[in-house]
Amino acid sequence: MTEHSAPRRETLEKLTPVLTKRWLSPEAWRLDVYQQLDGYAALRKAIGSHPDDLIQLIKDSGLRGRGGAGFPTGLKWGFIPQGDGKPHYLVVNADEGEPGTCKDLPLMTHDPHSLIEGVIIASYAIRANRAYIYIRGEAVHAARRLRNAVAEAYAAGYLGTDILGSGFDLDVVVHSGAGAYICGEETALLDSLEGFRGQPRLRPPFPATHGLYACPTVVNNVGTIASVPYIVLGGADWWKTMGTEKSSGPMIYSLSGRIANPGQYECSMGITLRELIELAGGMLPGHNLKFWTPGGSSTPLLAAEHLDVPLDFEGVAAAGSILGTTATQIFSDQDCPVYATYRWLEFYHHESCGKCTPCREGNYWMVRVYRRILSGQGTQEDLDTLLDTCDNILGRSFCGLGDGATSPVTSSLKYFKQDYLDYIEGRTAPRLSEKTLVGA
Ligand code: L3W
Ligand code: SF4
Repeated sequence: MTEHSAPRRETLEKLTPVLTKRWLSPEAWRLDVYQQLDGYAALRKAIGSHPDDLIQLIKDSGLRGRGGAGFPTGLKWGFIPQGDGKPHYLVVNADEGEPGTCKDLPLMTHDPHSLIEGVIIASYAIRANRAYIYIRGEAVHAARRLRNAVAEAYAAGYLGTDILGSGFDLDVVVHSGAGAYICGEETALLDSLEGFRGQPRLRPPFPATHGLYACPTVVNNVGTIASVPYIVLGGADWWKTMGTEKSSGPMIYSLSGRIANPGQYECSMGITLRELIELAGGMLPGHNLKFWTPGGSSTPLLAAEHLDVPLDFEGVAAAGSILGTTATQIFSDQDCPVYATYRWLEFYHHESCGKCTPCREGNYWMVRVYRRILSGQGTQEDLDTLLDTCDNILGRSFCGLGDGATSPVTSSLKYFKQDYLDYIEGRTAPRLSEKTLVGA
């Protein structure tokens, strides 16, 4: 695919601004502006309903988790035991750190009250009186906006005791992490929140029964929780008018790389990359699509032949990848898949928490192999070593970080083996100096 002109009308109609609809309204982060734009209307409606009816509504909507795994949200809420006498918690995973992913931070920056409103409704549904928003440490500006919005919500009676006269109490704490990617894994996040070093816990038991302080806990992504007020106001059937049968609703796709207008595009699930690129004004002049990630670097790369794959959970899986966080990073024929994979592996190597051997050692070894190949010292055997190492990481790691690290390696070798051979056989000039091998 090469550059082209303005999007066609039928492609423009695929834009479905729901969660992003207030992003262009001036100062929509302020409570008074948010309220003028329908803000907190969903809470008023929800607080008069029975919590079980809200869980059923979310089940009926088909909403699936927006953090990468696509787990059915209503089902997760329904796992919270009732009448158990224990405190329940809602934890929002706002530790957005997957390379290429940029949908939750803009949402919290431009429209923080929509997340807070979703937090209140979700907490009411699962009978939680305390909720935490765990935000990425580097996201200082978004955290400040969120904290200001929480203070405004307390002052207006949307948080605290006897919310809107309903008898329901809720406290919300915004907690900033310390910049570790692993704390986006839900159980490492819980450990970090409890004050421990953030490392994943064994699952099962899942957080739904044994989460924060060993109590029933729902952990949901920002986009998941921010979807809730819209479903409450619009209804499950309206939500399902967008997306596909098994992947309902709109999704915020973050587009980056060799395109004219990178950014966030909220569209019905099932849109294709061809259409997204059209919405983004086409490829940059002189660039042709070569490879791309459908959902961040932890999802297997796809190639130009996958331009018409529907970007929903099932469509991407059928193409051999994962929808993940819908972070579509777009690379052209002027980019090198070997070098890109090396850079991602350096990230995984750096962020590996070190708890399990396959990920801790495997990523270390693979970085060394990539340095060899990219400095012109690689051999054909190195390619087998890479695949063998991936085989010993995938499915043998303690958490998804290890599995995810193998995705760019195996997929780039599947589609772009020739690019590796070009380094090994001297047709491509070395990209790294031999000095990178010293002490590696
Ligand atoms: C109760 C059961 N709960 C599953 C819950 C579980 C979790 C959710 C999904 O990883 C992936 C990862 C990243 N009883 C349950 C149950 N649950 N069975 O359902 O669980 P799971 O294991 O399918 O996925 P996960 O652990 O949530 C998420 C990938 O997404 N990813 C994301 C990367 C980074 C970000 C970010 O920066 N924000 O999301 C991208 O692909 O690699 O594989 O809540 O408790 N029987
Ligand atoms: Fe830690 Fe990696 Fe093992 Fe996950 S897979 S527990 S990040 S070492």
